[in-house]
Amino acid sequence: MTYLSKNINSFSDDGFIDFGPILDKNKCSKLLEQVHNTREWSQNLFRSQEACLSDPQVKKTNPGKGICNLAENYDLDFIEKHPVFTQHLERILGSNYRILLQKFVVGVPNDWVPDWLKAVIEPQLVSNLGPYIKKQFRDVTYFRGIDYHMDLIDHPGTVGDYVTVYVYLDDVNGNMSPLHLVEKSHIFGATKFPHVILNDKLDSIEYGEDQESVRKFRKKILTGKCGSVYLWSSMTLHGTKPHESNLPRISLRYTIQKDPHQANTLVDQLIEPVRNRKAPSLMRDDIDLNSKNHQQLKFNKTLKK
Ligand SMILES: O=C(O)CCC(=O)C(=O)O
Ligand SMILES: [Fe+2]
Repeated sequence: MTYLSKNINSFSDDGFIDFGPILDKNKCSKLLEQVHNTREWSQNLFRSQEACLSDPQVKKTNPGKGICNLAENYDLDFIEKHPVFTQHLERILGSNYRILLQKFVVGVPNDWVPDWLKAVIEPQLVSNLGPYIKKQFRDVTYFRGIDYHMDLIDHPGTVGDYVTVYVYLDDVNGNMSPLHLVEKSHIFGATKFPHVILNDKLDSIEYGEDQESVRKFRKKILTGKCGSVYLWSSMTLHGTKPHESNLPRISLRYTIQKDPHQANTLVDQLIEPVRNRKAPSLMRDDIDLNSKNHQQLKFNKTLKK
């Protein structure tokens, strides 16, 4: 079997592809170094407790397309024009696929986080630190762990005919918040966050639409070298534990939509059995979206420290 057909089968069966370390390491390292040099990566990134309390900013604290987005400052052709990237995306999404967004995601070390904030984020299922970061540094997304979720959570009300591509710029070991990814977890279609998940083990997990439909799935922990590339469907469960290393993990993340003029692409086939189950307009049960500051509701984390 060729590399392409093996990967295509993997997408169609598992909703996931591990491409391996396919990118030019020197170019990845150079890009990473440039990103490292953009600021002092430390507690200095954070707003003060007083500022966060007096002016909580919970919306639009992440990079957008053309909006406060560091990734747009660099030539990323060595990734986006890499034949493995283009050939697979054309097969999966059709020839005129569209990059909706590319952004840097940073796994934040514990010692960058101010003490007062540690207690705030500890119980959260999604520790996206954007609201606590100074405005000028919100050109990347800062995470300290995010429980199992579907990336469809960011696009409620859509059918999910797009994929996420994730690029490691560091050598990512077990201490650097590697992604935990659940193969075949797209099969139930869109389900609500936090998901029904039991028995999270190193290589398996149990997941269902509800308690009755829970079954065992294979799980992969994506440790990988600089230049590694992964792709998953919008309905594939994945998450990270809080970062343990003192050094951050800086990765690139793409959201890529199918060609709207092409029918029956592989992503259409993948989601066909669950197409009638669009992402509920309210995909999250962990926050009270009616409260002004998006109050967090209590749920237990699956991905524990
Ligand atoms: O890098 C992380 O910690 C989480 C990444 C993730 O799930 C995402 O960007 O969708
Ligand atoms: Fe995600």
